[in-house]
Amino acid sequence: MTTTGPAEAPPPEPGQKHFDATIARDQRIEPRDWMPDGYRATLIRQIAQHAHSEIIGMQPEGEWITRAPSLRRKAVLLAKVQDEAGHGLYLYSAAETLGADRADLTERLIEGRQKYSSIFNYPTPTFADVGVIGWFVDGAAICNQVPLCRSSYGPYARAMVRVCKEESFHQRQGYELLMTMMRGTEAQRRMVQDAVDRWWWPSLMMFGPPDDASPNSARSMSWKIKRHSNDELRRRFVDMTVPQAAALGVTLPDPELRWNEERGHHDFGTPDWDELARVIKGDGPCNTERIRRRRAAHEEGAWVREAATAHAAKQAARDQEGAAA
Ligand code: BYC
Repeated sequence: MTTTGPAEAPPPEPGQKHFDATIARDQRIEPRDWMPDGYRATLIRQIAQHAHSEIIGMQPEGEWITRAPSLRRKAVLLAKVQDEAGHGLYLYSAAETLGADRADLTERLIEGRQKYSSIFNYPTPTFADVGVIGWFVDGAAICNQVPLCRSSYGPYARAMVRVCKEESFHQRQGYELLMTMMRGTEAQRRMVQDAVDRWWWPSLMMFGPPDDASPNSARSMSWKIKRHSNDELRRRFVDMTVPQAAALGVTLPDPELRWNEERGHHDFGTPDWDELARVIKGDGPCNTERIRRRRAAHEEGAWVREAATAHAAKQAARDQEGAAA
């Protein structure tokens, strides 16, 4: 009788040793390096969602470009929204270094097969929303993305350096706008407080589900794609924002928010995780509108893509003729 022991483990991939050592030494994985399929897939998923968030994120504030209250505010807002388009482009390029196809990623977004940040599914009914997006949403983005500058994948980490510098400017413009409104009329102060009330909880949800309901965190952290857990970054954001709210003169809408001397951090209430799940699933206040507009922009831009492709083909043919002559 022959006994069959446990199946022999397959020999390790030749590149695995180099990959493991690079991660252990806190060095960067580059596009030419071997990487596990799961690492590549996780990066494409996160970078694509991040890129989509930047592009969809142009919409809520973009709605105010034609209605900004002064030329200065309009110029600042235009610059910010253009920066977001730039961030999307660096990120799509980073995804391409992993073998993803940009056209395919866009298709997945507009068909609802790939996610983008929940935060951009909320409406912007007043100009104070522009300020609060800069303060909260860009502030949350800074907390989340500064550690991503040390992410283990080189092209993603390097893209984050410039993105974070620009996010800092975005946050400052939002806070400065709100300070100006707070020095204005009673109606303007009420408008700021109302926007704070509406954006606070969705901003906390931006960091993702709580750690015990975050299926991707453990693996992403072991690969050093993510450097901190969702809850840890959420805590940092709260600690950073509370004194800023006091300086501005607004109240954060959480009765459980208080300083915990023992922990050296703030205690705070629990976001409505059912709401986050609904918004991620496509059932937020503005999901349909956001995707409809993104799809329309994509369709309206088809002639630009066709013209650019035809131009590139002509240029390549000319270069070839030149080389042959
Ligand atoms: N919204 O296991 P988890 C900006 C998904 S734009 C939607 O914790 P992970 C700006 C998650 O994808 C910056 N979906 O996942 C632009 C996963 O689904 P799949 C946006 C969310 O990846 C314009 C599932 O839930 N920032 O700054 O370990 C104007 C389970 O979650 C959300 C980034 O993209 C959410 N909030 O951690 C102003 C940062 N949360 O893929 C500003 C980069 C979770 O398994 N991304 N999900 O189907 C990350 O850091 C991480 O991907 C997350 C989630 C922390 C977001």
